[in-house]
Amino acid sequence: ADFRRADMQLPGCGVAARGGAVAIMFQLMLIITSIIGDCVSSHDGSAPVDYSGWSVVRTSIPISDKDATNDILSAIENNNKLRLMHTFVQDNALMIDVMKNTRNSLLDTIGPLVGRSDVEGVLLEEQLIEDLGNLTAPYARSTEGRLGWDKYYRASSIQQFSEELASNNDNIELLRIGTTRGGRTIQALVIADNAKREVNWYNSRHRPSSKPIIMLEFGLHAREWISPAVGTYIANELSKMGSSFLQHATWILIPLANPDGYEYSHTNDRMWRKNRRPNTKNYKCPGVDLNRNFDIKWATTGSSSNPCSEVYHGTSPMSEPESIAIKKLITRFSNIQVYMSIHSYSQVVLYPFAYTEDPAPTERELRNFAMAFTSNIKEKGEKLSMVQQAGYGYQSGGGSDDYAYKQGIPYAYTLELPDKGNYGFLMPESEIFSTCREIWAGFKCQLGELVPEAKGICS
Ligand code: 0X9
Ligand code: ZN
Repeated sequence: ADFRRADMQLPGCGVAARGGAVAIMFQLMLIITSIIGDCVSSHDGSAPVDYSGWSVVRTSIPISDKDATNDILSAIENNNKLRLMHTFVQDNALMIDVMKNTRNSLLDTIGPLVGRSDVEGVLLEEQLIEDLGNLTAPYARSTEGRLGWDKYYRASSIQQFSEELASNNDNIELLRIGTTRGGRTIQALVIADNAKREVNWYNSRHRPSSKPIIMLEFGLHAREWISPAVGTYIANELSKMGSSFLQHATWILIPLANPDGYEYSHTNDRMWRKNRRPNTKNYKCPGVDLNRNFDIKWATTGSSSNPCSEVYHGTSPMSEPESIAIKKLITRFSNIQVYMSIHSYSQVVLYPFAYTEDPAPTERELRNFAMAFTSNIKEKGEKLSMVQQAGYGYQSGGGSDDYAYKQGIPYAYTLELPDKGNYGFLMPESEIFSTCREIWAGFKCQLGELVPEAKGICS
């Protein structure tokens, strides 16, 4: 389905007045630019989006009722008092989490648009987050400096961390796999007992690698801050493991796949999802959803051709520097056994296909490996529990998971990290550490599923 919206009106962007002639001039310029350019989508110098007066509610539809699902999703997309935040399937129902102005009820707003009495009858709304304003207060939550896993860090701190990790460890090499539209480097960390040789293979293209490779991609969606936090944590743990551990497999991590979008979610709009590419089709609405931009059933389902949509797929497959960079990694290394695209939220492991409800040819293997992964995590906690086909109940093309699978990587997945919606993308900093620790424990154990000699590591 192509969920278009004419224009996207978002929560207000206030410009606080301050004293001083220069400051007043500056404020005036800001006001003018925001009137001309629509403050939501203007450049990084604009006022942050203010979510006060906004909340998050959930409604759910049985997945069998495809018409109702489509009606409701397009009613949300076309209504500028609402903003679709997240969908996922649980117990045969599609959960639809929506941001809305607290003054309106979801039912009053979209009920009449859906126009089916039976749908209106089942359209219940459950409040997930009462006050988005508090939780997204600008700058209240971003830290610069040396990484710990008790806070969320700015893009530059994460990138600095990767630089330092590589220069301080013989087993780690930093690959610069691309440059974003905002001029940021897209980094990958190669962690191996002979990292230099692996990197030479990458640079000379398509050379075989003897060891299985585990490739992990974090932060493709800007606002899912827990993902790069887990990515940097795993990189840090791997840096301490030594050759006896790294002899089993090579690890390649993309700790922050969408640095422009991520930084923007710190400075301007906490709920930003896409990258920040200026869209010539509509300059008011920048950004492409990178997980709809890959060259696999691109623009066929679950994405939009409208630049203002959260799931805008871009002008062509692989039109974005971020997707090209990932494609290069996937295609230049051989013997990649595992590819995981790490997102949030809903605590589930998703396996291909995402673009169709049809089963993948190796569904049984995909499921078994994923089930082992969830139980390896459960050993330590409860952070991921369900295993599902990504296309079950709702399909979307152009994802990195399906792309990796179609390139021949046998175990390709999307992980949706905690929570289940009580905080959603706004997971408190106090939860970061325990999430990182448990997901890493799961990965460490999972190695034994891939390499029998590594079985002992777990116990
Ligand atoms: O919609 C997505 O891209 C992912 N969910 S999220 O809320 N993190 O945005 C799910 C990805 C599943 N796989 C594909 N759609 N290919
Ligand atoms: Zn995501």
